[in-house]
Amino acid sequence: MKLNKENIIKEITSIVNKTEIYDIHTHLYPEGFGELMLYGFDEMITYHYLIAETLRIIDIPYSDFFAMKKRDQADLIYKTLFIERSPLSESCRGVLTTLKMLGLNINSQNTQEYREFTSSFSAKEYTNLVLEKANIKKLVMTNDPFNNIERKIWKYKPDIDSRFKSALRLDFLINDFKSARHTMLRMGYNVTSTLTGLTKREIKRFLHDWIVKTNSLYMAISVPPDFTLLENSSRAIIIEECVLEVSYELNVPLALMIGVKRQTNPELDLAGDSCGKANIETIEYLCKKFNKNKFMVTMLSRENQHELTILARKYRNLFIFGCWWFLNNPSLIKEITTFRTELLGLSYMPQHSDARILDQLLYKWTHNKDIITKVLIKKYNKLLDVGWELTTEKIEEDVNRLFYKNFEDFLNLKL
Ligand code: HDL
Ligand code: ZN
Repeated sequence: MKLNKENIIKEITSIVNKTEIYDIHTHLYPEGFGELMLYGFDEMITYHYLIAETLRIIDIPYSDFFAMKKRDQADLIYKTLFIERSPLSESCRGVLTTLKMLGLNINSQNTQEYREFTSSFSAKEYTNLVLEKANIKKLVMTNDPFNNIERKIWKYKPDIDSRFKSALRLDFLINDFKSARHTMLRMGYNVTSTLTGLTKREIKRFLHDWIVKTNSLYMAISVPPDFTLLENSSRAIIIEECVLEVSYELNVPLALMIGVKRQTNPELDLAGDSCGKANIETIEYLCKKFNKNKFMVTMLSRENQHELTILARKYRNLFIFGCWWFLNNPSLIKEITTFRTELLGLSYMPQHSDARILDQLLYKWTHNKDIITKVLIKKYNKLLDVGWELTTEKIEEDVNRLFYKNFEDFLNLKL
């Protein structure tokens, strides 16, 4: 159907809402992963974003808060952020959007009802309910071989819901090899504290084994703002001489998530991380030197996102994705998605959810799509202004690229 000034808003909104999503970075797990699968009201309310926002306001010692039962933590957060104040933050609004999408009355403030709602479903039924409502066709987990609970689950070959794909997370290996190697020794990899030829071969064997075991689509690491490879560090050597070799051999991209300052406030646990501006030259170095490797990159600092978008124009082996973490807010998603579209057209992945609790898919994608839709309407209107003819079929193809196909094409790309 032809698009015009009269129908463009309705048609683009409808197309974005019905386009199936590939959520390429989450911390979600299917029911086969036992305690790692998080869902329901108490998990949602004790999301680390909301913990940080609550502990700014109340003055109980952090340790007293973390000693509380999860239900009591949830009640305190709900009272502090939703009852005593209007829930204006993005994470608070997300809870309301989620409860509303589940058909619950957000104004009843009946937390018992919210809690009971989830328990009326099996884990599988709830997974189907949320994935279907959020229109998620596939999502990618964060699979950490150094997590003792998760490693045990993989040992017994978990029954994995086919919609849940894997990504091998290597922060511990890359950022703390001295400690990681003890775990690797226990796993049967003959790695010494110095990166000898044998140790590097064993690290590659470990990577190969775990990519195959988990059927990972990519390897991922998050690194601090001062991330550089122009140093003789174990991080630089392992990335260049182990990770990137296996990445090329198996045609499995390396995802770099850059700019996180881990545990800026260690008393806040998961909520204690912050961000900083990184040096884009490191990504330039990687894309240039390893021009047959594929890199998925997102950065945590707003300023870096502009530099990264420019760099993506220079290197076809650089796939940029998401408005990560502290950038996952409407004002920043709007700005970043706008300049990415202006500079890259449709060759990027606008968003991932980073969801930790299954229910969050409902609000994270609803809020994301609302902003992305508005940006697309503005940009397609500019094409109509110049007289370019648009059809809904063409827009459907475009939007499918943004939310799904770009990622699959990049995975299949062989350089
Ligand atoms: O390192 C990461 O993958 C981040 O997404 C962290 O998990 C962070 O705590 C988070 O959940 N951000 O949304
Ligand atoms: Zn994450």
